[in-house]
Amino acid sequence: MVRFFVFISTLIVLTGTLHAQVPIPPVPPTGPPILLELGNIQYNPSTGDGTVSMMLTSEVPIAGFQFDLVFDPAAVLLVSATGGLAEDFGYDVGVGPTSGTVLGFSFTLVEIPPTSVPDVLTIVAFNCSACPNGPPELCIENAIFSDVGALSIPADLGPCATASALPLFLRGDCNTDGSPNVADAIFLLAILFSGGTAAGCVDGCDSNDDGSMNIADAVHFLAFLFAGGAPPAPPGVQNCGLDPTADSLDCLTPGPCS
Ligand SMILES: [Ca+2]
Ligand SMILES: [Ca+2]
Repeated sequence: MVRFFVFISTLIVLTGTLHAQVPIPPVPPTGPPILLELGNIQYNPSTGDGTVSMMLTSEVPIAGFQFDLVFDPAAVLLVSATGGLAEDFGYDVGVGPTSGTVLGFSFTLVEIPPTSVPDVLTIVAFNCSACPNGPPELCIENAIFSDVGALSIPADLGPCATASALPLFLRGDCNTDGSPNVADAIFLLAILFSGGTAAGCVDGCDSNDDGSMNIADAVHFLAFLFAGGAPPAPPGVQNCGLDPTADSLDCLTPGPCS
């Protein structure tokens, strides 16, 4: 009997030891496979026009989406939704001007592939001519994503945000020193081809205002400086002004115009 108790006691101690030596690996947290967030939000207080980039992160392909943008004040109207992945993949995207609903789908069931880093799903344009107290606040609500089998995919939603007033800048002043000249072309070429310092005001580098900063902007700007070419797109090189074109470029540090 004594042996039996010794055996049982030893077994308990060993079992305890074994448990202590084999830690249970932590279970990684699993969340919804989709995250929809507000990205760059721009607002022109003089016209009431604004844009918001809707940013998508997804572990799965999607075949359709719908969400509401809820504004404070509620007088904001949706104007359009263009660009981004939805346009790249040929989606039909519509907005409800007063409902705040944005709806995107493909008639041919083309899937938008997964994206592990936030990518622009679509850029929603809005207008608030009745926003006397400055830029509106906006939130995402009621997001629904669908796969090709018409099954809904769970999604997390990013936080609400307040639109920021559009910055004033000089088109062509890529290095934001307040003086558009050949140094700006060199600055841009260094960014594009030799790992130069990132531009603080990408809109200023987008000389032709096509919504993309590339070699065409350097050519456009150099042609203006030295070959009688067309001047940089509005607001131009003379006076600080707003970007009249909705695009995904930003101007975080507009330099002397700020
Ligand atoms: Ca400059
Ligand atoms: Ca450009």
